Amino acid sequence: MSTQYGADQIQILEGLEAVRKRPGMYIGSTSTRGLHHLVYEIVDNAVDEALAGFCDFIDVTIHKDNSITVIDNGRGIPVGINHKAGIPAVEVVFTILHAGGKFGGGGYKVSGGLHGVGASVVNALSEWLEVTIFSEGKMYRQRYERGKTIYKLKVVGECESEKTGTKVTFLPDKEIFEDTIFDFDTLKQRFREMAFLTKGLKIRLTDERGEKNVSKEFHYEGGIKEFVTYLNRSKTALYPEIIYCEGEKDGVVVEVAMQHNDSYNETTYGFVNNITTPEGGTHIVGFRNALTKTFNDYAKKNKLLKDTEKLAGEDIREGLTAIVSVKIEEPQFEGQTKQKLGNSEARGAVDNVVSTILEIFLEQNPSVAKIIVEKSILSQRARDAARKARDLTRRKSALEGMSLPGKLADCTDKNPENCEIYIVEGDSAGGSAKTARSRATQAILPLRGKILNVEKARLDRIYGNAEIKAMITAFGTGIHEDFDITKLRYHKIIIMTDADVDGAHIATLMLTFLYRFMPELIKQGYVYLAQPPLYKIERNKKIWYAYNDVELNKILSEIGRDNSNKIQRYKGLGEMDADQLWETTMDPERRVLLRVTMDEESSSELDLTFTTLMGDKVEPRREFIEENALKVKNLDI
Ligand code: 28F
Repeated sequence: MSTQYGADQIQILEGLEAVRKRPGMYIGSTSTRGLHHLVYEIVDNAVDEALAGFCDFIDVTIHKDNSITVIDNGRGIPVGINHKAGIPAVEVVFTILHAGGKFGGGGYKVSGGLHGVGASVVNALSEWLEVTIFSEGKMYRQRYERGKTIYKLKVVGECESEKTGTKVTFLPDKEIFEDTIFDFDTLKQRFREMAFLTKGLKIRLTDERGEKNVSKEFHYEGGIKEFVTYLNRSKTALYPEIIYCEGEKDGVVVEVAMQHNDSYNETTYGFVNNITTPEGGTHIVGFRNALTKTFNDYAKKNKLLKDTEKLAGEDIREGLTAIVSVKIEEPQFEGQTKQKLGNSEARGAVDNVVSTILEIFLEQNPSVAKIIVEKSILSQRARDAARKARDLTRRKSALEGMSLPGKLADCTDKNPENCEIYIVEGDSAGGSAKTARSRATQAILPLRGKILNVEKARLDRIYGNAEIKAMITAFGTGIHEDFDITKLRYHKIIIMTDADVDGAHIATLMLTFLYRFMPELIKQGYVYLAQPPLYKIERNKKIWYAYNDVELNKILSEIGRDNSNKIQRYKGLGEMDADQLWETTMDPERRVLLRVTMDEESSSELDLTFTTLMGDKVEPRREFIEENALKVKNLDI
């Protein structure tokens, strides 16, 4: 049973021991993010087999004990002896640490290139791992524990002669990971993205942990074209076509899909070898260059613009949803978090492919071209007006000094770390909050009614809006190119709205504004939602508050359900007096706050969190609210 240990094997063990000693170097971290990376590493290998053209189905299962099985119908990892290592190729894949890797710098795997990189890292960080290969009518199996081979590769049975593929089951090591519970939604999101990025590939995810198995399947014959349709699903497209460009230049494979919607924001997601690049890079620069140049050339040639006029890139990109996906042999990542593509050949390749194909598309679809050019011209006018308005306020504030909004009841403490600002819906609730607050550290800014939906307004209107101006001046940070987080006047920005549907809508409008105009505030964790109670329960002069129905029932069953209970359902903040508001929602010792967070890796879904709730199509909004409630994480209780 036991393997003979030669010099090579000792080296192998040292390699995997290094992974166990410093797991962060190989999978980024040992938090849940790192845990999920294990699954992505294994699935990536199966996707590589799909990209090579040999696999079209990947089946992933989360078992009751949080072990994971991944199966593909590819060729199966080779079982023959690798002559250099003297062991089967599959054993090489799982026990020899391959050079480079995502977080160590250096080499990188690409479809058809460094097949199987990462499997040994998963193996090293698993309590146990079993691989089964289906090939030539036989089933081969090998088992490892914490990276150590338990038995040599052996035949464990037979299978139909046509059946081929690889099956891997592993249990993440509790000695390594802080938490070994997989999150279905996190995996689901990533697999949806992978399926969009690999057209024709079917990925199924099954969760066996509940009473009933839950399963999701992703399969898009249209690939990134369907990705764009998906991202625009709760918006109104300006034209039915998805503009699609595909090509290869200098060894860079380029695929781009795009479509404009009636919003004013650009949503462009870049991918390099199926990995998101939240910080952009050369591929995105190339894409933008091509768009600006091609649209300007077209507009001039067709007399939609005067010879002296020029459309700015940002005007062409207003309301654009785009996916830019490149595949490249040796990607170089730059920037603070190494999420920005640096290869210069990617810029030229994307520019070239997009320019060539887009030019033809515009010639063949003059009505679509006209819609986009006209929208760009409108955007340009609005931007000019907004700039003038901003210049004016800048000059004004330079002359008069920054004056705080009149409605703001500021706090007396001037150290931002101690200070919080409550943004309160409605003047009457604002009044109670002013009475209730702790003056030293709590500022109150009441806002009137619904605030402007920034998803549906151009910049000139946004800067003209009184409520938005009040928030900007109160925060002190400025906006856009003037934004400076060190000038933030409060380290907690707390949105306080009624605990009903309207209140949730207003909170979402405010979050949308913050997300679009001051995303750093959310990224750095300064934004919170207050949680006013839904019920007050009174019995024998004693009072309890419940924040939802589950809590109400819990309290009632503790104190007994009888007629001496008085239950009041709060319809709004206005129904509470100042003391109650303080006790339940504002007292730092007793309140519940939710911190708003965003996950950079799943930015395409976060964007949805806001846009779906904002869109004017009612159905997707309702579905979304039912599925997700609010994606915020619990904070101090
Ligand atoms: C469940 C996870 O890992 N699938 C894989 C293959 C197929 C080949 C391969 C993988 C060859 C020599 C390294 C087969 N036939 N699923 C997977 N499917 N790796 S990983 O090759 C690995 C290299 O050592 C494969 C011909 N060529 C490649």
